[in-house]
Amino acid sequence: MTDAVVQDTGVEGADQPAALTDGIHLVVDALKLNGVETIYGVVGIPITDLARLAQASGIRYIGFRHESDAGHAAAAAGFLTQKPGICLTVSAPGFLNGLVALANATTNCFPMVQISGSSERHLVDLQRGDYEEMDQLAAAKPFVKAAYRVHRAEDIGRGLARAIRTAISGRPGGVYLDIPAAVLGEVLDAEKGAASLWRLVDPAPRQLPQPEAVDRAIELLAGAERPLLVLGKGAAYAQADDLIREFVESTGIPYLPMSMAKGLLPDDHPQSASTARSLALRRADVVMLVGARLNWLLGHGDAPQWNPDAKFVQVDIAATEMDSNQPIAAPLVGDVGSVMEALVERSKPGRITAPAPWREELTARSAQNVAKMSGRLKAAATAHPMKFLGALQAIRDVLQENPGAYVVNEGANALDLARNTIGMQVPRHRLDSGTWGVMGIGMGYAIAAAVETGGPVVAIEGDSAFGFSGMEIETVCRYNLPIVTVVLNNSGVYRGDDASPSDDPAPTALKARHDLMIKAFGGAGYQATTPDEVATTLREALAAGGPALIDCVIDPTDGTESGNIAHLNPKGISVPR
Ligand code: ADP
Ligand code: TZD
Repeated sequence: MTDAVVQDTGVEGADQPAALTDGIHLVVDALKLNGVETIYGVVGIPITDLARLAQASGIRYIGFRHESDAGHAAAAAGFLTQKPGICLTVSAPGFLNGLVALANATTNCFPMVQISGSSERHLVDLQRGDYEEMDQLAAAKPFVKAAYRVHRAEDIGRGLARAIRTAISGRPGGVYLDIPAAVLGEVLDAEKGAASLWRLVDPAPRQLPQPEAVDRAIELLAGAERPLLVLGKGAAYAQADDLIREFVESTGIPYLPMSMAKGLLPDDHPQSASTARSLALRRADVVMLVGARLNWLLGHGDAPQWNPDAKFVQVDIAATEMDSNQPIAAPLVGDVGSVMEALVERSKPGRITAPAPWREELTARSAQNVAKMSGRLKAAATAHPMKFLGALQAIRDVLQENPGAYVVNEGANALDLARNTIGMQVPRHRLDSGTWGVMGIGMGYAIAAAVETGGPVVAIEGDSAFGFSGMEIETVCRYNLPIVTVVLNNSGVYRGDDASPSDDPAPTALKARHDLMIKAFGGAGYQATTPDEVATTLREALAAGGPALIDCVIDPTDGTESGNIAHLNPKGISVPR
């Protein structure tokens, strides 16, 4: 039933007022009907009343300082809940600010819908210079899974139904829904309005693989001498944790988790090959990718990083992902849950067993690598000024006491080193820069994790990375969210010791006391100069359960240019430093 406004239209006489509704009410009703519980956004013309009405109707509205952050929050909400996160933006500039997050969501295969108000079509389309004029539908199209515009209030329900289904069915992604101000303000008969809305039936249907495709994959894996599984964030998204674990453990195949798949099985699982990654890639002869693309993050599957004779099995909901980089010998097109279920069933009883010599080879290499690393970790633990690895070991220890905490992570060194140092015990508890390696997701992802789950969040941020969404620390404080932001502050992008060839600071230089920032908004601010102080303040902040920020003073000479992807920088003639 629509939240109708009863008004006397004068048409039917004073005795029989007709119930009316409008575009704004219909948007809110359609969202509620489809189970939307939270909207992330920034208000202004023409959507302020939409946010007010949503809040009054029981939808939680989280108001941000910048639309990119609201958008990133919606994307993370989509990843965590398998329901499209909703981001609400104003016309033109607000829309464009949000679009970067919508594009990032599409790249990461997270379901999200950006609903944006827009200016008057008859003015925009003739380029007459309207307030915040822009053809937003055309602008959005290249960056999203789909873009739709609603021209009549009676199509709002249809538009939202299309947007929601498109965002979560098949390969999830970002969908843009344009609703011009005139449509939001269009008044219509309440009954007609209510009849125009519907609730989606089975919006993300299961997609089962063909039995022959499953058998083909089983045959390859069963015949492998050195099989390997690679679990990606699509596997984490699928929420098929028990089936994945059953397949891994019943076959004994070693696995590598991509960063956001960490915790699908606990990182200290005996079959994890994380600490023998290079050897695993170089030697595996049959590799099964589960919700992971063979993109740059996996060296495109190319030699010499990979065994040139490796055969690939790929589990993915998008058939077009197959063969994108390497020939896929056994494509398994379907949702991860359905495919893993079929693999578990059809490989019984014990048709696949990873050969012991291969497992032993990886275990031996892991032990060697861990021993090599332990010297570096030990040295970092006592180094002064504090190193990245000194602070990170302290964070690791505190997180081990809090395995239910969500970890958000971005930066270059701050990302690489935290990913390798901090083990995850629980699925979908790590959110990071993802497929684009984008900076700026930090506070949006952290806010969504706290809002959607109620759980504590630790955001581990490079100082440059944090700055992209730093103003949202006010949002964290305003909503009193249990988020502890730990800034690994080495005073620069990558590092803080670049000399400048001019009177200006070097291009990589930064300078900030982030702990003072949060104090301005009423949160707890700490500065930590030793690993002990990092551990003590993090423990205290987590126990307090409110907004906090720990500025960790890191040696400006610690850090590598571009972290572990320095090889992607163009190599021309050398530049003065
Ligand atoms: P990572 O960066 O962790 O390696 P990617 O983002 O590259 O992971 O890959 C995720 C893949 O998972 C995408 O190709 C996407 O189509 C796929 N995917 C997403 N959801 C599902 C699902 N429910 N079932 C199967 N595949 C999925
Ligand atoms: N802008 C955006 C949106 N994304 C990016 N990835 C970059 C710029 C370039 N960039 C990186 O790839 S990492 C990084 C930038 C600016 C910041 C690295 O510095 P940091 O981390 O302080 O966050 P470390 O730990 O000091 O390396």
